[in-house]
Amino acid sequence: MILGAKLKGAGFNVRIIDESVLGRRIGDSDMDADWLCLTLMTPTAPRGYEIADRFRSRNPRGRVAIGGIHPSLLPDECVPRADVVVQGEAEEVIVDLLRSGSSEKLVQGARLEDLDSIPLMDYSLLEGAERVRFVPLITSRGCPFNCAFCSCTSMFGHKHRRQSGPRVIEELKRVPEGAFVTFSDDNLLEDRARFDAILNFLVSDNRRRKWSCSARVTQIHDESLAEKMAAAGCMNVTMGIEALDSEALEGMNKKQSPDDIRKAVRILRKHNIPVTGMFIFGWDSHSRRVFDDVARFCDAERLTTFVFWILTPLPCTRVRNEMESAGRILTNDWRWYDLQHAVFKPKQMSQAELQSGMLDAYSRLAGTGSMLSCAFGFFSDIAENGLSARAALARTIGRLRFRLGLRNVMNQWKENNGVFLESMAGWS
Ligand code: B12
Ligand code: SF4
Repeated sequence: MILGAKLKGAGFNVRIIDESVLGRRIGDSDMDADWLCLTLMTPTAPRGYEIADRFRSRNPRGRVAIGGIHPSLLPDECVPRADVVVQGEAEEVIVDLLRSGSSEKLVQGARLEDLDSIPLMDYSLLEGAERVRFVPLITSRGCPFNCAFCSCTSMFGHKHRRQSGPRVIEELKRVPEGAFVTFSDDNLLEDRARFDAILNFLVSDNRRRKWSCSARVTQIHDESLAEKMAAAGCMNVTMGIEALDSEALEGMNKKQSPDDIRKAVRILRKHNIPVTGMFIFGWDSHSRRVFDDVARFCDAERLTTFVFWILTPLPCTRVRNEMESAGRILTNDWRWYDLQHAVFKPKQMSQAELQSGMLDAYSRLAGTGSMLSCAFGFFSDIAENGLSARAALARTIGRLRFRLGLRNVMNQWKENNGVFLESMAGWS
């Protein structure tokens, strides 16, 4: 979106298409363009290469540029697939590149220091934007932490660079009426004064915007902050809980303890802010017990929603380096690097147990026991957290709905993953 807006500002005719927004595959009718600019994440790289090949065969005079986190981490893989690859952030190079081309196949981007210089979002460029009810806003880059599984810092660095409070507020004002804002920053709350300014705007704004964000567990320990977030219309906080055991948390360098996690969840619950817990299965300390432990935690702590990932050795992470030197990586087929598939040998269980354990944890949370626990949660929300009956009912319905929806998710996973399960059988 950012690069599209820059190019439009420079006079290019831009169309942004995203298969997940279009709800269909990109096809020949989309290929009538001088330049195909592809953004690739690791798991979408194989599909991107297919699209690039199709574009070239349909459109021999067209040119292909590739950028995004995957080419930035593994440029050499992408160079043969494109006319030009940009490694890193591309705001400062994209216009010249498309105007004049490049004699080099690999162009270095540059970390953007002034994030206020980014053009305001132009939703009209995105085909199907009217169907998007969730608008992701990313107001900062870089993160001072150094978690072993995360590829964001290799891409954006450790220095936290951010848009100013007034700039974020300007962006918020442009979000289409009725859309739900999802702050997707890696570390939105790093600058507390800036976040306070954003909250002050949201509290006083007549439109009463609804929004959600991610936060580190320890950032939520300030109760007055949670109170203010609730008053400002925060409808959900996603927290990287990652694991519930100290060994895994320390090994991944997450800089949070199991007690920190419980404290943050309880503070948010007290202020009636639903929590999405993100968990990663497959750390060396994880035996088959972990699936039960996590499912029990989700019920006991009355998490509204939760997302289970499988530890994935993404390029340029410490996890990958360590697994590579130990010969534990089973495939480099990037399609399966979507955090939903077991692509390495776990230490205390088999790869198949890790894969099915994740699904079992979902199954357990979609089962009758978990439904009953949600129903009882209604009373605990009133008694422990002082919620009104109405608020507690809304929370309970939210939890039940999510758990019912899990059944579809699991069925879909099983339907869509025949190929993976077949491939997995052939790995040793
Ligand atoms: C918002 C977001 C999403 C959104 C929207 C994604 C989208 N289409 O933009 C949603 C929720 C859909 C999503 C889904 C997923 N995501 Co995501 N997502 C992000 C997030 C938080 C922000 C992305 C972003 O806008 N960054 C800011 C912009 C400025 O950076 P950028 O996109 O890299 O773009 C810059 C450069 O790369 C370059 N550039 C980008 N494109 C191009 C193209 C050309 C031609 C050129 C020249 C340059 C160029 O210039 C840009 C400006 O400087 C990132 C984390 C992060 N910090 O980036 C994770 C991240 C990209 N996601 C990740 C993952 C794993 C996923 C999922 C697989 C997870 C899952 N299982 O659901 C899915 C994949 C979905 C799919 N099939 O497409 C990983 C990718 C890791 C990797 N090595 O690939 C990240 C890095 C998160 C992480 N913690 O590791 N994601
Ligand atoms: S996982 Fe989150 S806190 Fe850890 S380095 Fe990545 S962005 Fe920072």
